[in-house]
Amino acid sequence: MINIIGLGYIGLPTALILAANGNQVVGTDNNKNVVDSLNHRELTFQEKGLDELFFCALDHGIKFTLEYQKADIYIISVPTPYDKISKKVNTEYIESAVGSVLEVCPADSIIVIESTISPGAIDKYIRPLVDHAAKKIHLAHAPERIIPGAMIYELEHNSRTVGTDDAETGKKLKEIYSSFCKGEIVLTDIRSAEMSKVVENTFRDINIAFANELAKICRFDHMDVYEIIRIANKHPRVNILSPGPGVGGHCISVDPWFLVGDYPGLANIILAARKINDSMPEFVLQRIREIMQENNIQDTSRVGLYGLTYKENVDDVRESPTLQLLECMRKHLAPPLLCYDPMVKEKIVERQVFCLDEFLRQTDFIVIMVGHKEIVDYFSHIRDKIVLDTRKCVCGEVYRL
Ligand code: SAJ
Repeated sequence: MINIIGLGYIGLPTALILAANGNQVVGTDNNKNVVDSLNHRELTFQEKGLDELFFCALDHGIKFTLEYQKADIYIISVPTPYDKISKKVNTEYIESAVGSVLEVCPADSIIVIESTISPGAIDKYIRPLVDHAAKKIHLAHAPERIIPGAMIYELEHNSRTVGTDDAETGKKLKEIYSSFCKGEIVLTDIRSAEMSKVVENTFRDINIAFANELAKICRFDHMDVYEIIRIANKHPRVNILSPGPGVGGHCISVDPWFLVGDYPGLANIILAARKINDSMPEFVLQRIREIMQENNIQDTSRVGLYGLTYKENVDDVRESPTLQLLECMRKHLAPPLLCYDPMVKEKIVERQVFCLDEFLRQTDFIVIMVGHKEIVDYFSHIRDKIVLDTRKCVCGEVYRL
């Protein structure tokens, strides 16, 4: 039996896909609302294909509970925030989950950490707990790799890394993950698994930072950054990502800090990339100001931000560039801008509307912060508006970064 601990963005799809593929699964979460809602056959977030998978897993007998179970394998997918000041990973949720697992788990069970952690964190924070419990337990790290927006597809098709202390545990886990994963399952040691995960996200952060820096250089010297990236990417060994209003989400904007926190003085390019990406919301504000001046707009009351999520077609707002931008305005005592996002149904910012028509009625100048399908499809109907498209997601007479 597999007990999944933490039924959030990663734990829930993982639990569902394991159950749907014939494994006996119980999902445990300490949030009663999450457990109640899943037991009432209601999903707690939206994701392409998650509905079908949910009902398939229910048919296969998946259970959701607040209790930790007696199981052969525990998969821990709880958040790993970072300390905003020291930039070090905070493993308190993992430690607490492992502590609870250790109270109930039988000898010889396997505890797999899927949450992203900094290299060495398992040895430093988790292994001592296991040693202290004096039970024969096998530790493993199998970092998740799935991208919000295509999670189910990627769960099934991406290659996976499984880090263990011994080959036997690796073999057992490979069997479990192969029950749903068609990608290659690479077996390695725990530390390499930890490091490779953080490195993957850091690579992407640095590439995006490069694109964002190019956007700034091109804006300064009147060049079209998109044209330049398009041409450069024709080179067989060049693949520059897209500039944007900043980097959000709980992965790419967080994981590189683990390396900066652990290796200050060594992680130089990584730190520079983080700073560039974090500076983008401020850069967008600067663009808004320039465009207002150019169009003789005096006050910001009819300027609106389209999109609150951290990227297109997901409902996740964690570390989103729009929230970063609003925070930046708040620090400068500027009145907040009007916001709208079709994926966000609850009020999360001061001036927020919940319908596109109303948003359009109340704005003369729209800043597209997120390229949701809605705006891409509807854009040709929008007339007489000034538009700053920070994502290059629509065509026509618009301003860009
Ligand atoms: N972004 C850009 N320009 C781009 C691509 C992305 O500005 O060209 C922005 C996005 O808008 C967003 C942020 O970067 O704000 C991150 O989005 P993303 O789509 O690049 O990645 P995530 O955070 O949704 O998921 C990443 C993935 N990691 C990699 O691609 C290396 C995913 O595979 C991981 O599973 C996930 O992090 C994670 O959980 O670690």
